[in-house]
Amino acid sequence: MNKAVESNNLFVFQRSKALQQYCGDVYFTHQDKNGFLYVLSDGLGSGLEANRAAKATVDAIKEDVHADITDMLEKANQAVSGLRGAAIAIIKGDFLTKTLYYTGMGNIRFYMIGIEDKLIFPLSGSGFLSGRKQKYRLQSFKYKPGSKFLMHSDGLVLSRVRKSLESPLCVVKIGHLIEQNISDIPTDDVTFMVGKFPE
Ligand SMILES: [Mn+2]
Repeated sequence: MNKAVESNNLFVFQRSKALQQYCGDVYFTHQDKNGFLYVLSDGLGSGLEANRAAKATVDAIKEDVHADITDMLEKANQAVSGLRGAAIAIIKGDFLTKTLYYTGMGNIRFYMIGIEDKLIFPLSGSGFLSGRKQKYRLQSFKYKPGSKFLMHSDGLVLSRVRKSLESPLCVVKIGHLIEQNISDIPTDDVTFMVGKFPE
């Protein structure tokens, strides 16, 4: 699988390990006038079983896109019981208060530029969703209107993240530049999303 989704304020790219039919990374995007919800889930391993676990987390979250994001994380956790586990990150942007909410578990990376131009990269709890009850941490940050953010699975290895985020280029062009870091036939599922907060 290899695909890219583009809009004015979001670019999503995905390529599966060895170009397999099923990608073990599954993402979900939702936007309305008040904000956005973006989810990236990386099912353990690769192929169909990894896809099933990641898809189960996303399906659980889709049921109520306005729920509290730590409740979403627990629903996602319950959804993988009996399946492979998953690493996941959930971000929610609130346009009114210019706040970004972050929660997650395991190895999904998220970067944004905060007020005072600080590079912010919250870390999730280590481990992964497995169906067992865990404690989740909710973090929140004020974002700089018009600034960009990046979320990616561990299949992408990137240096100079700040340079990408501070680029004056649009998210689609930044996405195409980041894409050049990904091999034609990756050894892990790769997904990344570059977004722009509203001005
Ligand atoms: Mn992975």
